[in-house]
Amino acid sequence: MRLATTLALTALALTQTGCARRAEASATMPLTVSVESPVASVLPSHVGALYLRLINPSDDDDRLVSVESPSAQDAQLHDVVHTGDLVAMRPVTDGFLVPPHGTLTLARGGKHVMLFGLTPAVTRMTFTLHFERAGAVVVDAPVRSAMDEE
Ligand SMILES: [Cu+2]
Repeated sequence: MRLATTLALTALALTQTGCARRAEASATMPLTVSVESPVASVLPSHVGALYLRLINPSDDDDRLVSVESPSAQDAQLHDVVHTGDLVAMRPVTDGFLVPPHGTLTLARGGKHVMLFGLTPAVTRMTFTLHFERAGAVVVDAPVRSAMDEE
């Protein structure tokens, strides 16, 4: 009985310490992932991809978990998988890791945000990137025709 109480109090103390440390970290260091060179590359079929570079200035892993845009009915995280001569896109379910003090580049032929049901004939699109730690980051991207890129 006494042991159980002690354990419960210890668990409570550990939880509270964890919370205090987290609050302190966010107060002294912004956990903001920054975004460089965003481009929405769009096909005539209203499908496209968002390419950009993510920079994580913090000491911890972060993860891009989802993307949304008022200009797209759906946005999915995709990776490109090579199997022999075959190249296929595959949805990623556990997000894109952005390493501490590191970058992640989403580019043609690799990881990208796949866009479906795009609003036609716009020159810019706004995206909200949702990160595990950094939270929501809003990005304004120019729109380019994918047909012009090759
Ligand atoms: Cu894709």
